[in-house]
Amino acid sequence: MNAAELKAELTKKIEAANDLGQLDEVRVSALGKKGAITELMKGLGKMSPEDRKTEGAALNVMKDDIAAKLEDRQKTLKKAAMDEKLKSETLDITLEPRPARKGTIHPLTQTMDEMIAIFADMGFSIHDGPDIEDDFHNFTALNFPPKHPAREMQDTFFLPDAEGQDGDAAKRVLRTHTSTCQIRAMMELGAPLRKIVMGRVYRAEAMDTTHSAMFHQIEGMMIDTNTNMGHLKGIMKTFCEKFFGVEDLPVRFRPSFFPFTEPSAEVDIGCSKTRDAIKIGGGNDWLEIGGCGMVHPNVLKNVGIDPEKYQGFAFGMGLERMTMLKYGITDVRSFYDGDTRWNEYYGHDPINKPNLATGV
Ligand code: FA5
Repeated sequence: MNAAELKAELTKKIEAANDLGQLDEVRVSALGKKGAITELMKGLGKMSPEDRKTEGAALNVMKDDIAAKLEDRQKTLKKAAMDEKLKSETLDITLEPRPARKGTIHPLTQTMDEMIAIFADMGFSIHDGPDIEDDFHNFTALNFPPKHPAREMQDTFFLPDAEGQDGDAAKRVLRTHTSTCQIRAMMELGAPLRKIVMGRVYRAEAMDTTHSAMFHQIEGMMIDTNTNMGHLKGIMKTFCEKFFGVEDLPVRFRPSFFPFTEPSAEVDIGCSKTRDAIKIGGGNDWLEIGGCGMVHPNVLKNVGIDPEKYQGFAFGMGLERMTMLKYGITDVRSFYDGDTRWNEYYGHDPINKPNLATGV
């Protein structure tokens, strides 16, 4: 085989080598100790000096050419091998580091946690009371006179009288508001006092998009030697601003009536209403969020606190209504449907507990 034929054959073999092993075999067969090119080089010694000169130069050119082709092919095969390796070792960094969250925090629980965070920051701690109350805590101690029409303000679910009890303590009701806990907290702890209470309340009312026969309220109260309406308004304004995340939120008090507060007020916040949205904050409309007032001196007397020495304020808000406003929920009944799709949509991340550092 002459040099030109050998070159053509080796070139073909180099191109046909599919991996580095095959390529090395070609290299050895061409340039190894007994390789075809090496053998041709050995034959130069037998040639005349003139032939050796021309043949030698041509052989060297061919040798360099084959060596360069081998190197090129080696680079190509190495790159292909690396690409293949990278493909099989791909790490998908878009995969979630944790399993997808299962379950969410119910919007009502979220609201309660948010309110706890806000009021705790203003020095309020939590108190509690039972859902089944007696007439004394639900009405009498709260200055609802016997047979007074004010008792009908909140349609009551009455329960059978408690056995072995007399008078107001025997008459049992499902509490109609969390104001019962004003009485419980003041009788248990006396004054001064700064408490919030959250829980279920019950009213014999027809259910519709904004009314439920069972719903939740928050009650707040502060009793001290110099508390006044100004403090109450400051607390309500600070609370609303933090809860709704709106700076300088307009808050107004509208005169109202509750037997257990004097003076009494409804709390409204500023908003703008359009046909299908309510925006909390600036605007010309007002939205009622709850009731409040200075604790009536008769109530303080009923729980053994001297009204000459102590005054206080109390406030109450509906938790469903506050949650609906904040998160754009349109039907109060959906809170209790137990529809997991609703919970998934309106629910909150269990990892992120509300806190004031990041805003509730
Ligand atoms: C009261 O229950 C008073 N105890 C509030 C209070 C506390 C006044 C302390 C003064 C001092 P009212 O009946 O307005 O007030 O209820 C308070 C809130 O409960 C309402 O503003 C509303 O948000 C919510 N609410 C009332 N009825 C329903 C209902 N049927 N379904 C859902 N939320 C309701």
